[in-house]
Amino acid sequence: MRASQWLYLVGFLLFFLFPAHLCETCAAKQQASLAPLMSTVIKSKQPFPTVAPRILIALRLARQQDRDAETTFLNEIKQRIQQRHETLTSGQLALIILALTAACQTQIVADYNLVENLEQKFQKEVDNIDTHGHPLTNYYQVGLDVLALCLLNGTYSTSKIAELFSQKQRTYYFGGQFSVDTGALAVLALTCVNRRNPDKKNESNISWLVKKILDEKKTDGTIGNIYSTGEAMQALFVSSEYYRKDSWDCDQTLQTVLSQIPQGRFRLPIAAAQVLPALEGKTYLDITRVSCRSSPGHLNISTPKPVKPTSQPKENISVTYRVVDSINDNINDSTSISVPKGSVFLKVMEAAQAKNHTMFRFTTESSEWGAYITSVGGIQASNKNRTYWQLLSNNRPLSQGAESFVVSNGDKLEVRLSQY
Ligand code: B12
Repeated sequence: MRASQWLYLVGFLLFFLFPAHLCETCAAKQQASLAPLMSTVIKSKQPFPTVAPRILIALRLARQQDRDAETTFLNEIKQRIQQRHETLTSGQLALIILALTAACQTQIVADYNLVENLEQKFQKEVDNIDTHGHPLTNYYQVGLDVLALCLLNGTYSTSKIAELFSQKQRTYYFGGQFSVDTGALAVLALTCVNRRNPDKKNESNISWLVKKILDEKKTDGTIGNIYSTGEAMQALFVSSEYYRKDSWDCDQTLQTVLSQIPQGRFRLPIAAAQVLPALEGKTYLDITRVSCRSSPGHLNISTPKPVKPTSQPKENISVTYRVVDSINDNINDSTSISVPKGSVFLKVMEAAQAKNHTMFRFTTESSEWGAYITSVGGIQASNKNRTYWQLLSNNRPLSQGAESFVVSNGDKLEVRLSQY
């Protein structure tokens, strides 16, 4: 057998032994499977500062374009920067810059000095890390800042970035759990920085992060939870030289995410917008590569109407609920609460509040992910002290907020004042 024939044979064998070799990126083959997500984002009317930028990015990275929808979300972003871009957090501004770039509006970025503005906000994050040991916001947003500054040729120090994203527990963990979203954003940002200016420390950080992300892979292919999987996929798309091809089956992850769409897992526009780029086989590093040639396009998405549940008298379920202040070691007794089947966590909190106002009163703030619990029993969580009310069921942190998580009979529910 000639050498070339041997090579052919070896290649053929590798192909079948390691099918994941083929899959540096993988994308949903049928556009129709993404139609419910496209429809969710296009119809979104949420006014929060990160929703329009996330949606515009998702629309611009999609294979099928909808110019009308792009214009709507672009106008919303323009209005926001005209009104009050000084009040935005660093990550919110970074997302706006990324969205304007994806929509070929770099002139607006220049006219409003958005990159310079982001450089200043980023510097404040760095100063806060240097003096207090943590950013003003969080490392997810610092990752967004670096990504936007890198893609738009802003000023930053490569060695400082290697230091910021080094392999430290407190950078990537919330409540003892590795934050896949934060790690994935860091991989995207560091990959951009490293492609411009290779640096051994940054490479070692990427390698460590990729391993951590792969360690969070579940048997069904989900990485972290279903809401971090899209961003984890993006991170793995751009870092294939850091892992063995047989250590991640991209197609399995893709199929699992696709199978969750009809279950309504991405009902919130922000959730749909965050997962869409990965399902299109794209990453946030593609934002500067989007074609700026204008072509007319309007998506005619027809999604099946949701089946209205027939109204039957609802049976009640019973759960227990308690409030724990893990910072001051204060634990309340659990109380038993009865709510209609299908109720969300917030409904249980309302029922508990009606039962004992002093102990269970609570306040919320609305955000793109629904209601964010800000205080319970008169104790306020504080960004300054890095405390938050963590939500748990059967001692496990929830992967959804109080307004989305549907409770089950017998659940032991808890809100726990925790540190992040
Ligand atoms: C940092 C972060 C946090 C921080 C936020 C505080 C801070 N000042 O940084 C802390 C650790 C407190 C936190 C808490 C929670 N989080 Co969180 N968080 C994130 C993360 C990694 C980044 C958010 C961010 O900065 N985005 C970028 C900026 C520019 O956008 P922003 O709109 O200004 O961000 C604000 C909101 O996102 C808000 N926020 C953060 N998490 C959550 C969760 C809910 C339910 C709500 C309503 C708001 C909210 O805080 C951000 C900063 O002010 C995202 C990951 C992601 N992919 O989005 C998860 C994420 C949004 N969080 C999530 C969850 C589930 C929670 C918790 C419910 C976890 C728990 N079991 O308790 C709690 C909220 C409980 C409550 N009190 O209501 C999920 C939401 C999924 C979903 N379908 O609802 C995400 C997507 C992570 C994931 N993959 O599971 N979170």
